[in-house]
Amino acid sequence: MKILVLGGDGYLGWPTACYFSRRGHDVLSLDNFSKKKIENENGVSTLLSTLTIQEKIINWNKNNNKKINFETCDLLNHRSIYKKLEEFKPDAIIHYAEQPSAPYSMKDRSSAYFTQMNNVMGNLNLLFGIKKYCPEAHLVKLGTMGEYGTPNIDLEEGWLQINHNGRSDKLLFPKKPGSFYHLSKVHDTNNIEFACRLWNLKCTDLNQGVVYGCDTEELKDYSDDMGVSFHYDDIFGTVINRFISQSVTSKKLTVYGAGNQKRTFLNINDTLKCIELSVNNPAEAGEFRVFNQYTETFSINELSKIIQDACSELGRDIEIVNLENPRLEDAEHYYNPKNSGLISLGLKPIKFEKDLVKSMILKLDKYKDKIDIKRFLPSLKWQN
Ligand code: USQ
Repeated sequence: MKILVLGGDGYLGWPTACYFSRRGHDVLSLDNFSKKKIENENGVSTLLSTLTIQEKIINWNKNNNKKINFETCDLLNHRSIYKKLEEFKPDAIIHYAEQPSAPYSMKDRSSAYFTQMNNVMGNLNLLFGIKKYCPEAHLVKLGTMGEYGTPNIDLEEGWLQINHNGRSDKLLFPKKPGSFYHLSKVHDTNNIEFACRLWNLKCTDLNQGVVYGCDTEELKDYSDDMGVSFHYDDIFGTVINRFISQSVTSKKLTVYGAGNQKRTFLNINDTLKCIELSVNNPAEAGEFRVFNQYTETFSINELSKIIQDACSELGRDIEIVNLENPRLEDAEHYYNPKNSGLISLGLKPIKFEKDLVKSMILKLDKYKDKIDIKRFLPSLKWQN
């Protein structure tokens, strides 16, 4: 297949390009380097994956039959993405090309504006481009579980059958997101669903949980500077990757609030499997299909305890600290999301357990001195 990866320089984009190249597909990878710009402006950087994307691809292409092609492209420049779609004619488009940080989106007006402009308008340009140049292509779009928030009802996969005043209809699941970033994905959802109805496009929207991991099967035989873009900081570091980095440096695990908020999680290798399952089992023309892409649910307290116990088994005493929650989140809530779609397609989840935690800690131990512990405390508050 011809696979177009958008956001090819990111935490998921680079491993995805490698995953599909290794399996014999033609991969074109695009990125506008907006995440690199935000990294530079905020003084944060990835711990692994320190080579440039161009250097990584040269190394990859030396050792693999199916070459990855990389080009710079900004989805906000519609002519640029139109040209790539017209020339490459992808069968599947894997769309990660969005500003991914909730804290960054809450920093100030211009960060919120950039997040929604980049994400929502970039996605809109892409939809018009698909309609014009490759309406048969299957769009696999990364949404987020955070679109739903934590309502007091079961979370279905994207849609909800509603009975109201004696009539019934199947409608998009109501959303109650908790940041301008998560809101940008809600707006994308609405635009894509409409485009599927309007132009008969096919899309799978993957509402993904919090991804963790510092390695993928395809990259594990390469040096770490070729690896995944691993962040532990308060802007791009997600909670498990942060807690592991805090453990490596013998710092306290920073639980926000009382730690009873629950979230969904998945290993980065499972992300790749989910993407492959979606690509291999495309949506129908006109279909807006939604999968909840996660494998496990934990409260932040449960997570911190698993990591603390794993550290004890390594002979390290790690403390947990409860910080005032910088975010707007329900401290106590009902949470029962469904995820049967990808499981029924064959996903076999990797479990987040102590041995996996230990392997992450042992891998990152050698970078202990490179971790900037000043970036463990949250610097951005939602209600400033
Ligand atoms: N948290 C802590 N301590 C920390 C960092 C986070 O307790 O040091 C808590 C937060 O309060 C929150 C949870 O961990 O309840 C998750 O936070 P996160 O920073 O790991 O994830 P989040 O900001 O929600 O966003 C991340 C990715 C985003 C993706 C989303 C999936 O950055 O791109 O869409 O996870 S989800 O959360 O399911 O919406």
